[in-house]
Amino acid sequence: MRRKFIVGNWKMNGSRDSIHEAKGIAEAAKNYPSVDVALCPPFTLVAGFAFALPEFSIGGQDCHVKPSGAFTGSVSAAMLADARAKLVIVGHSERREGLGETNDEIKAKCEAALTEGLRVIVCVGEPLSVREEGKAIDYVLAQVAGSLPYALLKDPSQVAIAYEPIWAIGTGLTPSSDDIAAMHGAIRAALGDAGEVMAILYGGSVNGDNASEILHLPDVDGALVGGASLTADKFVPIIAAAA
Ligand code: G2H
Repeated sequence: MRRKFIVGNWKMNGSRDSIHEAKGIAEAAKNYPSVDVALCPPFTLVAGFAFALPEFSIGGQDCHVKPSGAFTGSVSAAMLADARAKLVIVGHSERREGLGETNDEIKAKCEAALTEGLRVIVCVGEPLSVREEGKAIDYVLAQVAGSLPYALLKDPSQVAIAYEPIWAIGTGLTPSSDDIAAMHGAIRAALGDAGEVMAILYGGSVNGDNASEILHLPDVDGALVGGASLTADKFVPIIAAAA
């Protein structure tokens, strides 16, 4: 039985003062015990939030493939685990597109995260041109096949897929319910037995108004939420919609 999983991705937003929002979200999340809730703030806030909220799940937004070494500016999965992170996002389109990350790199990051005992959220999603060509499902299934380390899927429940169509990210646009359900169903089918326990999240302009419809679509196990996760007043209704 898959649990609903609602994850906030704060991207490059937040400061130490934002602990008030994180505490509000963590406190409210206790009212929805059927939903797993997590927040992924910037690296600078991970340890502070995780130590302040030991019962709550805090995660990173990326990790390096190596545990340590001469990689200026990078943070490893081992370091995130040491900071008491419980999860990490890998392969967000803002890193695939903006920083040229490949499926092979994302697969290696996924392996590193699982090795350190972190739950990992692997992001996939098509650009608008691919959607308009009618090739979105093929494109996304190729990303899924290329980004997941099947050899390490001893416990597939530790891996979640986040389907985030690039054209829906931060734009206020969302695919139709039929298109979301079709994509999630195709991903589930492609995952085989592992798909029975792997959560498939939707991401891209999720908010308090559209969450209920999206979260009750077939094969949608939760959401990866950006802008609407930055404050408790916007994020908590999305958690409630999943319950
Ligand atoms: C998609 C999402 C969070 P937003 O990137 O991963 O952001 O909800 O702001 O579209």
